[in-house]
Amino acid sequence: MAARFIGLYQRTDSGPPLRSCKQLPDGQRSAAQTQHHIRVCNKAAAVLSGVLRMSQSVPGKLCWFLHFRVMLSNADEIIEMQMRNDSTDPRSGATFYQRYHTLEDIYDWINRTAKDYPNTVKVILVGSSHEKRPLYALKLSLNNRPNKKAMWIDCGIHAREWISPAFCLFFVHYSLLFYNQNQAMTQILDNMDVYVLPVMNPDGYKYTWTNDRMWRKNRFPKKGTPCIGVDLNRNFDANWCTRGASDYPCSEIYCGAFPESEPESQAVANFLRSHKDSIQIYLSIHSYSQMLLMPYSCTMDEAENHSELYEMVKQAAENIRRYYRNIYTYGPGAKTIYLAPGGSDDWAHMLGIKYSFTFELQDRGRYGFLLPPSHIQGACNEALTAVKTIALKVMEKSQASTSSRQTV
Ligand code: 9B3
Ligand code: ZN
Ligand code: ZN
Repeated sequence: MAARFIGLYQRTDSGPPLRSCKQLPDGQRSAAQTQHHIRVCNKAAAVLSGVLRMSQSVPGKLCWFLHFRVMLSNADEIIEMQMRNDSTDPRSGATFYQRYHTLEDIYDWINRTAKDYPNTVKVILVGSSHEKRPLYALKLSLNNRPNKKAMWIDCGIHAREWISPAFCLFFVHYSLLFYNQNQAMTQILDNMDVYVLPVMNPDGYKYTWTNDRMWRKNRFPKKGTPCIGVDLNRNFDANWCTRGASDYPCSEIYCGAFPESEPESQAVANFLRSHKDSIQIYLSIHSYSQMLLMPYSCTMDEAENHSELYEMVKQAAENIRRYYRNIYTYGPGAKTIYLAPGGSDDWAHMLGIKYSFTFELQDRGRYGFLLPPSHIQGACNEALTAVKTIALKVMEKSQASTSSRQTV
C-alpha cells in the first residue's frame, strides 16, 4: 500500500521519538505556519529533517500528542507537478537538465550519452541493486594521458533527494559541453578522469516515483519484520552502527545486518577498493541543507588531513557565496550536521582516498526534498562551483608534490 504523504510538518515539541501515528484530518492541511497538535496512534511515521512521514500501520497501541507547524500545506500538488514536469510540457521552457527524471529516463540518458560521445564516455556496470537493477557509472575520459588520476562522484544514495541525480546528469552534460570552453573544467578534465554514478539506489529512486515520494532507504525486505530498507549511508564500514545509526529495521537510519550487507554499497565499495590508487577525490551528493561536509561524521576526532580539507570546503563555500550569493555551511560531518557512522565519505577516507566529501545541496528547508524544478539549475551551479574549487585545489597540491619530488 502506498504511503499517504500529506504535507510537510515541522515538529515544534521535543516529544518521544515517533514510531506510530495517524493521518491528519484534511482540515488541517491549510493554515500554514500555525501551530497544531494532534493525537497520533498506530501508524509508522518518522520525523526526519523536519518532515513528518506517515506510512504503513504498525501493531501495538502507541499514542501521543504531536506538536507541529505546517511548513508546506500543498506538498501533494508540488509532488504531482514535479512528476508531470518529466514528460516535456510544452508550456514549460525547461530543458532536460532543468527537470527531474524517472529512472527509465535516466537509463536512456546514460545510453544516449555513451553513444553520442563514444571516444570519451564509457559505461561501467559496477553492480546491481536488490531488485536486480543495474548500477551504471559513466567514465569521462577526455584525453589519453598516461597515469591520470581520477575523481568519483555518486548521486542518489538517498532516494528522495532528487536534486542529487539531477546534479550528476548536469555535471556530465556540463563536462562534455564545456571541455575546451571553460578554463577550470578543461584543466580538471585534462588532469583527471571522472567516474559518475547517477543513481546509487535505483530501487529506492523508482519507489519515490511510484509509491512514496519521501522514501530514503534502499528496498531490502527484512525477513521477520514488516519493514523495508537499509540506509545505504549507514551501511559502510566506518564505525558501523554506532551512535547515529539504528539496528532497528524500521528505522530510517537502519544500518543493515553487517557492513556492506547491501549490494548497492558493496558494489561501490568494491569499485573504490579496486581503483583506490587512481581515485584521489571522492564526492557523494545529497540534499538538503546546503552543507559541504568532510570527514569525519562517524567520530568527533579530526581527520589526519583536517586542515587541508577544511581549507577546501571553506574556499568552496566562499566561492558559492561570491558567485551565487547563497550560504553553505562547512566542516566535519560530526560537528556540522550530526554524529553518524557508516557513511561512504568516511569509509572512502579511511580507505585512503584523502579528499573525500559529502555535499548537501539546496535548500535549507523551505521545500526540503521537494525542491522545485525551477531551482535545479541554481543548485547545480552551486555544487559545480564547489566541485571545481576542490578539484583544482587537489590538482595544485599533487602538482606541487610531484614537482618537489622531481627536484630532490
Ligand atoms: C551522514 C554520514 Cl554518516 C556521513 N558520513 N556523511 C554525511 C551524512 C549526512 C547525510 C546522511 O546520510 O544523513 C545527509 Se542525507
Ligand atoms: Zn542523503
Ligand atoms: Zn540529507
